Amino acid sequence: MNNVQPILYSFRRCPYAMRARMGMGMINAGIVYEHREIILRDKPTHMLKVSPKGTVPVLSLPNGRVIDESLDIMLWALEQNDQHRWLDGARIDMFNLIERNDTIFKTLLDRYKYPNRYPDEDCTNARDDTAQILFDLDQRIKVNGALSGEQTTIADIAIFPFIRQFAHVDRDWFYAQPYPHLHKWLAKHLESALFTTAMEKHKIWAEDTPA
Ligand SMILES: N[C@@H](CCC(=O)N[C@@H](CS)C(=O)NCC(=O)O)C(=O)O
Repeated sequence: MNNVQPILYSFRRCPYAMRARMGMGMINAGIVYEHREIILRDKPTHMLKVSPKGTVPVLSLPNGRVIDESLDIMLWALEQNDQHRWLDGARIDMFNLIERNDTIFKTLLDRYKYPNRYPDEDCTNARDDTAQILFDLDQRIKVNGALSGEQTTIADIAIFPFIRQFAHVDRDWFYAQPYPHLHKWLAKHLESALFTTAMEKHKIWAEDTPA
């Protein structure tokens, strides 16, 4: 039986889930959805049934559609309500930036943050190898105000949780780096109502929890 309202399976600290939750935060035009907080080592049966690949976020819609890629969840939410015009930008540039983040930057971030997970790799330079990307982001913000143009777009929201995670590995180091525009941009997004709402704590959802 299909659910009566959208269900979002999420994990609070996951940067992919954060971007999806911020996307869902844009839909305040009467669409109510149920947030189901999970723990990664004990995924709910229903979540795995609708999305066997077992990653969060997962959005299960009342019409039976399942969206289990964070960027697609953002796009779905913006189809419902793009009130801040996050898609009004140079599409190719926005999506290229996100792609670089989700591939090259994420690879370096994981090796910097969790070197023990990669015993066969030399992770020593992972942090420093992000310099080119961080410099590019800083310059983009310096010149235009946001990552892809003057206004916040889907690129800023999709990338911000990963820069946040990177910065928090060693804040003293990060804030000593010559990226003043990126530092300000990060602070602005960290303080935004959209992000603070998306980071509200939820109890772990149990299969027998009423909606
Ligand atoms: N490409 C996916 C990646 C999602 C992803 O990898 N999420 C991680 C948590 S941050 C996950 O669920 N990993 C599965 C696990 O650790 O069991 C997306 O954009 O939604």
